Amino acid sequence: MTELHKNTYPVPEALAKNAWIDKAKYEALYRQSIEDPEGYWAEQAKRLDWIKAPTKIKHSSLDPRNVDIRWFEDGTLNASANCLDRHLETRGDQTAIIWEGDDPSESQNITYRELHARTCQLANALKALGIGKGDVVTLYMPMIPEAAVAMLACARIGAVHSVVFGGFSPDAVAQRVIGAQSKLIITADESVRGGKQVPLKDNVDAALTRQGAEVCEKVLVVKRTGGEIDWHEGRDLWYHEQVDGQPTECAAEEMGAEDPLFILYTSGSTGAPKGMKHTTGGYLTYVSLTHQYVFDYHDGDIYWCTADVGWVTGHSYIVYGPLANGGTTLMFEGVPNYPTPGRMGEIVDKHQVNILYTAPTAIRALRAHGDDVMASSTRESLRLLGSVGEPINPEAWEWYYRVIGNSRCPVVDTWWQTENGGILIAPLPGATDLKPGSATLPLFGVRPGIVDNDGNLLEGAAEGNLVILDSWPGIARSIWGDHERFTQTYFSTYPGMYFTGDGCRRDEDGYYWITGRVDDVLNVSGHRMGTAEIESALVAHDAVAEAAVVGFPHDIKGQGIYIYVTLTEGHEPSEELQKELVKWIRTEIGPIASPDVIQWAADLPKTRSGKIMRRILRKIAANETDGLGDTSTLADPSVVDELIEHRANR
Ligand code: 6R9
Repeated sequence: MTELHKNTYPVPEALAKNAWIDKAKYEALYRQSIEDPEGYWAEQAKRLDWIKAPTKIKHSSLDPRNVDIRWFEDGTLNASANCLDRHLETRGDQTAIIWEGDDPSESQNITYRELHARTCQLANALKALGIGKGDVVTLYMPMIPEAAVAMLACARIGAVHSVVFGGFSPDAVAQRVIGAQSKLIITADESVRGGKQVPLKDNVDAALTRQGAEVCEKVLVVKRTGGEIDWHEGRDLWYHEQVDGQPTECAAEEMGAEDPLFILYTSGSTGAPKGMKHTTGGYLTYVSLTHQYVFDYHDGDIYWCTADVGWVTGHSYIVYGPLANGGTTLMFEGVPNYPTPGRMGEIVDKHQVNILYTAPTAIRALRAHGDDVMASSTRESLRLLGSVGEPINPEAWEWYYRVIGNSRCPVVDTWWQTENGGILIAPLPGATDLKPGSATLPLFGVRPGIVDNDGNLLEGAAEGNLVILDSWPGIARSIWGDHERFTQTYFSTYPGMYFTGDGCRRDEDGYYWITGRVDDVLNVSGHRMGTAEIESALVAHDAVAEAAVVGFPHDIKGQGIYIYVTLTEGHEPSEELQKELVKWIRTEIGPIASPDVIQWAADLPKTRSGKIMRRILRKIAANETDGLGDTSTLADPSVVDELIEHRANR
């Protein structure tokens, strides 16, 4: 076992006094939530406005022969009404969304009343276009208020949104449109990030030429930059033309608690990305609870989560959690280091942000500039810091605490996944003493376990694979259109338990330390990617006979992408081909999948049954060639020496 970081940071007393949850409450409520989940969650469901209150609280089978998860199943509600309408009377004039543009001179405050009106107008426009309950709408959008409006408008009429990250390629868009049989895309002419334009509409045009993508009949285009775009008469529609003049009221559809709210695609260790299906009642209850308690959110707080709405963090902690709680949520269009490296701190000062939730990769990138990078801001408004997306190394944690938070603000390291809907393991700022590098303790209703490779549950201090032993309201219910794959992926490795794919240690205080993925999933700058996805993109290229992709430790990104490529006959390694392959991956998947290192490999290490030994490839990529372990099962061990000799990461 590796040495754990030893510093601890006790709960600041002043904070504990005003916090929603202190130590005693955490312990009592946690116990209740595990011993009597029905009672606990029946009470928590009351944080939402139900049209018909649920009487059936929990129905959960994690048995791989019959995975069936339902929460609040006989209740009905509308998510958009819970995020908007119910706040109008008490906080109609309060800011719901602070929008900060890529260009520091652009920002907007949108009140709950305005957000409600804009959402209703779009909801009416969608209905006029024939979109209704159960239809899937794809959103491929910049970080502009219309993205949140579009999510809420879909929810309002019972349509299911499927947000595709604006950095993904046309092929990735097409794959998701086809996978979800989506009839409509909402996009923008261009997005703006770090002073550069990204041609979203062009990408949609390209995506819709792919076979099968003709299922998408209409494209609604927000005019963001006014940049030049092609126009397909009869298919393309300007957002503003459809929305202006629509009534600012639109009745919210009555939805069953288990009706789908959204699909969100995420990468796994095998095959194409999986469309995780999240439903309405349990999801919204769970994100409302976790947003309130983990960030100790109080009325009037200004809260900023720097994620993109294309990821689950944006769904749960920019849009649904904060708005369900009547909060003020900041939405930032740009990148954290533009136009100045200290932009993040400058935004905190400008909008007097109290709670900042960001990713380790952003913190490490700032830290690389030195402490002075924060000199352009005071950040005195901050009260709490959060981290998400990947393990945060203790050095980055300490820097975040000391430099960004002026040694005043607790850091909540929140562990969770797209499949989870909301945060599962994290400190509560008024209750949990902090240990840098540890996500600490489970939230209410969450029962983590650590199993060895044979599935035996380990007690006490232990290291192994992280599983969750019972369902919680926010868990995804299925993979869109493929329940069998859902069962296979999450509930069959350790039958009857939800397998996270993460490795984990539990220390003698019961604190959890996530050690990273134990499967073939990479986490590059907090973005999740399947090695299989990148490999299949590579072998689609003429020159590539075979490819193996592994991660290696990277100072800023957490993990870098290292690719081994075996060429087809007639192709020779060259710098041009290397560039060509990088470009290929960027167009097939998107810039986030750009490889850091490509190594030409005459052959790959394989077992006698033909399986690539990734363990060995990972070691070579990490330059850890002394401890290669057992290579005796390889069909041809000499392949390894050859790869070591030509390793590319020196
Ligand atoms: C929310 C989100 C999930 C994977 C997860 C794990 C890693 C996320 C983490 C963390 C250590 C944290 N991860 N948060 N690892 N500490 N606080 O990121 O979802 O994109 O699905 O990624 O990210 O490996 O399995 P998603």
